[in-house]
Amino acid sequence: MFTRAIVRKPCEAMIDGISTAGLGLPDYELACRQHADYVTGLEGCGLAVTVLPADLEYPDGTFVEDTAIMLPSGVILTRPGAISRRGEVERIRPTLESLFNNVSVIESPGTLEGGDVLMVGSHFYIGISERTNHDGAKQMIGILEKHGLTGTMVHLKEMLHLKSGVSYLEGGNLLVYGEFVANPKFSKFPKLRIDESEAYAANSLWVNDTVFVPQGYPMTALTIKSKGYVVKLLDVSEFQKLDGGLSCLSLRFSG
Ligand code: CIR
Repeated sequence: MFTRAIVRKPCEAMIDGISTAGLGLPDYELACRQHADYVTGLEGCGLAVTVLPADLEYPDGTFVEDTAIMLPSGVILTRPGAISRRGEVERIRPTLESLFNNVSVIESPGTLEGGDVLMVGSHFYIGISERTNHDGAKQMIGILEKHGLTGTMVHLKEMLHLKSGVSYLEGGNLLVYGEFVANPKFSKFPKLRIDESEAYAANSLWVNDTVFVPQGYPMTALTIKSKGYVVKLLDVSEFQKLDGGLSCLSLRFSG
């Protein structure tokens, strides 16, 4: 169960964020409202949420998930593969250092983004993508082992991040889309397959037995409900325009 989360408000410069979605520019005011609803959603699941201020220097800074990996007994500061995002890590560092004694860092030439990290109990799947390289993943596995945890690499073919196409719902179910459906790395999991027309919903987010699902993906919502989870729909259209999903908007942990 999670007890805490960290988020960062979107900034007006978000219109300059990295995007391949082809959905147009985000509307900042609407993004702020959607972000506030997201925070309320986390609070409704019992989490105490630290809301960091908007940071105009980093258009993608609201996607805090990419800057750190939360472990049961520490945190790893990442080194984003997107060069324009690298400075985001220093901006969140003081907050994380105030919460954890055990802080590790990914060093050059390694790159790692949190969107490529899927935690399943004490095991971490690390996507090797355009943003996360082999060196970064290897460093992360070394750090995990010092914490008594394990990690394995999963090579991505098409997707931005591992969690663009796979989400783990506590209780054992894996939401999967596209290239991950048949990936042998995930063969042991019961899978909930996401229809192609609802690909974006593959990034849904388990938060203490509620699953946040992006609004507008009814088949996915029904599939998740049928497995006994409470579903909370959240409109994150303005973040989708920047290739961001529900998980990207927070760091979740217990502590
Ligand atoms: C980026 O391309 O880095 C941002 N526009 C979106 C980051 C999404 N983060 C995530 O999936 N964890």
